[in-house]
Amino acid sequence: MELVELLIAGGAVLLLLVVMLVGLVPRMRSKPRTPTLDESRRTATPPAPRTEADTAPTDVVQAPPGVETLPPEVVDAAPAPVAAPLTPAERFRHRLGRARSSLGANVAGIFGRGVTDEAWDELEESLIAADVGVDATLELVQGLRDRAKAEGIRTGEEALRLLKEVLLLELSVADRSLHRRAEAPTVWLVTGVNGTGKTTSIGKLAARHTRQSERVVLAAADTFRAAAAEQLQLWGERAGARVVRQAAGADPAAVAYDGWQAAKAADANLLLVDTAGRLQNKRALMDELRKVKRVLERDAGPCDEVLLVLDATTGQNGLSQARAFMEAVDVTGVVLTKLDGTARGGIVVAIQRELGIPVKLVGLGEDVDDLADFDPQAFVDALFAQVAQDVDLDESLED
Ligand SMILES: Nc1nc2c(ncn2[C@@H]2O[C@H](COP(=O)(O)OP(=O)(O)OP(=O)(O)O)[C@@H](O)[C@H]2O)c(=O)[nH]1
Ligand SMILES: [Mg+2]
Repeated sequence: MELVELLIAGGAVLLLLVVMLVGLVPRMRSKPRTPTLDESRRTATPPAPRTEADTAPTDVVQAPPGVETLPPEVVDAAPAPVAAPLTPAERFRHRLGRARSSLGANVAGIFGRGVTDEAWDELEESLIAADVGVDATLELVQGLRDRAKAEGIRTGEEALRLLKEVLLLELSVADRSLHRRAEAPTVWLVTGVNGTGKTTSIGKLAARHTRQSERVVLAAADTFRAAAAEQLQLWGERAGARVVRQAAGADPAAVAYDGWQAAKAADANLLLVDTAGRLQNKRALMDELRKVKRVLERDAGPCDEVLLVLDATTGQNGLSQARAFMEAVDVTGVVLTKLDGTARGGIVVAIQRELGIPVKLVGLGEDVDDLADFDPQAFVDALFAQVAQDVDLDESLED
């Protein structure tokens, strides 16, 4: 009996051992393997950035539980690829592309379906929607239709080429340069309605010129708000330009005059005069602007540029602003800001065509480098840059 009990007990122990062994094998198999140095690097290396906006630090790759992680310096050892800086033309296209210009995108689509009556009608609608203006659009499209007929244009590709050619012609004016003086400091007076980007554009311009080793003075002739002079002061510090200011409520013409005296005394190359935003239909405010210009010019001579800053997103309203400012202070050029944030780039054509004022500069963002000379060729190219390419750039920004 005892022998039988002993045998049963032995069998049970043996069975237990077998069960334990069988259970252990799969667990041993599933134990994760420590990654090799190479594999860790591959996981931690960020994808090559396609644009400057993609260069933000990559998220840390979390190892699954149970995986031994390597010391952080190993991850750091893989050098992050450096994005090639964008050329000005690429930057231009990129910024306009981000806005998904309705003009370029729609027109490419319309002519993609051939040159038909419907296509011409759709083109009209697209140009009007893109702020080219009704009269200008009707004239443009009629001219295009006549030329297309005369030149026997049949394919969408040819029609698109013709449209680009006509737009480029529209935008070609004799002089788009920012005028300078050979001797005394050059004077640029900056005007416009509220919030269009006057102070920001002055800051960007100041930085551009101090970078070229010029001495720049900024006059804070926006004495309407205390914060306005502070804002200009910050830009001045950033750009390395001297700022002339007075207490809030001071006479703006007196500040402009002080700015001129300071610029002359410092033998500066450039004086930029900031003014308060004002609605074009407020007579007293427009008179005040006239006075700023008159007082400044009494001593400084004619302003080399009177720049009107227009916000591209306000569309056709920009035209009535421009008319009033032209009438008051003889605007010599337009700075079209926030072109990065609108799909209505056609306003450039409208300004040029209806007012005959050249767009000299464009604002493409809020950073110091987001100001570009207006280049009609780059602009038209950017508007009609391949839609797919724009979308690709957009997506890369959202990644
Ligand atoms: N996206 C974009 N924002 C811009 C651009 N230019 C200016 N801004 C922004 O527009 C806002 C108004 O800019 P300001 O320079 O203060 O405008 P302002 O005309 O001086 O305004 P007031 O002095 O109040 O009349 C700010 O938030 C700027 O950062 C541009 O080109 N693109
Ligand atoms: Mg301002």
